[in-house]
Amino acid sequence: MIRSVPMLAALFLAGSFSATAALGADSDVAIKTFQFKPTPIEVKAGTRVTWANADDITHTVTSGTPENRDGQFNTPLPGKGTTFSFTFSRAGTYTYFCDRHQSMRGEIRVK
Ligand SMILES: [Cu+2]
Repeated sequence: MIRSVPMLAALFLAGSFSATAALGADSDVAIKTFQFKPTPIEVKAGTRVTWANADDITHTVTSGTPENRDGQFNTPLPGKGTTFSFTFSRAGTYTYFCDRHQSMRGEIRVK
């Protein structure tokens, strides 16, 4: 009886871990006070990342760097509550920035 308790706990942990992994295909980045938060983030291939603007002004989510745009996405978020989502299907390191405030930079590391 006593020995079964840790076993049940282990089964429970294993079960909740797989449930989390199955739901793990989304990740969020906030855009707040001229910053992408959090950054960098690490996600699994296939993760859909959603940026949500929490500022009252327009920011953009633009792939690459101002010096080297890669053309994957370039989306304006015109004010508070606007969002943009992009699914990263391949492993790699992806940089992005705001085209209106080019010191705003972020990075997604896809494993
Ligand atoms: Cu901006």
